[in-house]
Amino acid sequence: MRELPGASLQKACRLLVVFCIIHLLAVFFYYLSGSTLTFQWSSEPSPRGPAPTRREPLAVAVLSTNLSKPDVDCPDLSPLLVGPLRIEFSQTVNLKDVAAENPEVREGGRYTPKDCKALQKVAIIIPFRNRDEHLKYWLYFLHPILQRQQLDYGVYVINQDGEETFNRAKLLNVGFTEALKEYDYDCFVFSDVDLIPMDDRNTYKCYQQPRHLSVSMDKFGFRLPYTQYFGGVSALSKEQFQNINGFPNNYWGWGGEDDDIYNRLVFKGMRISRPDAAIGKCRMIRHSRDNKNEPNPQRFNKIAQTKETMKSDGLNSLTYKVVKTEKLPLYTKLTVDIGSPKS
Ligand SMILES: [Mn+2]
Repeated sequence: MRELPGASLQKACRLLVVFCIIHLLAVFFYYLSGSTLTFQWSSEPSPRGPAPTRREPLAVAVLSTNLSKPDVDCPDLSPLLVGPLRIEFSQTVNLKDVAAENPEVREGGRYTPKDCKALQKVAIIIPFRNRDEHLKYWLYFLHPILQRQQLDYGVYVINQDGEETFNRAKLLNVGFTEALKEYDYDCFVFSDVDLIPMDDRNTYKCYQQPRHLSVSMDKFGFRLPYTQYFGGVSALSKEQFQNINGFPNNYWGWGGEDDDIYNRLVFKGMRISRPDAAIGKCRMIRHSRDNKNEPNPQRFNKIAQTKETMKSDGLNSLTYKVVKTEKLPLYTKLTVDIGSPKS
């Protein structure tokens, strides 16, 4: 028996109505489930900062499900990472602009992710003297990277007061001690002011073993200069740092202190963990040797004695005086008197 023409039209209409009801119900339940659909026009400056190699459209309608859940742990690998970065030092950097481009960085250079609970609280310690130009680049490049890495972090620049010979490792000990007075940091990244990572997957955090982060520097042809090399940028947890009595206080001038630190770690049964060479690429801002940071002639002699000296030279023998504390928009600057080689 054939259907009447009117009946098949009626059937089609009924199907359409049922489909509409299902569609409405789906939208309604999605709405009730708490995910508000909002359209945000990204007109504000991109929080990603320095241009990664990938390009973003100028204005993108972002469908954001409102996930403000600071109780939820951030994932092991941040979804915000972009990979390889273009790092160049040709442009001039204005810190006012950098602060405006990083509105979520709080006074003193503090940042806490707001969408999830950071896995680590990281203090970044930079030994410093008369390198303001380098520091500008560091802040310009690193703040966007560290935010994408979803770290709860603070930036501490430890400025050696006076004209005495530079002492990198002692300044790092001071940074560790002072940062802990401010916040319950569990990880410490020690970075030279002139080193910029070329890939944001090189996360500035701590691992089961002490981490060496600057593993392929352009200065060394993107290779490790030697297997035991631990200079540049490194990360130690609070426990790892305390386990080796911190760093040596008596390496005045350039060189040796990083090898002493390496020895300390090995004598305490630890080994160095590293990212692979591609992810660990970084650039050093070219510069000539600083005044008052001549190569330390005693360094070879000292490295040979680490096993003995580490017991009495380190956190347990550290003395210094904070001369000035400045809470600046992008970092905390501590100017410290760390004495002289004789004292
Ligand atoms: Mn350098």
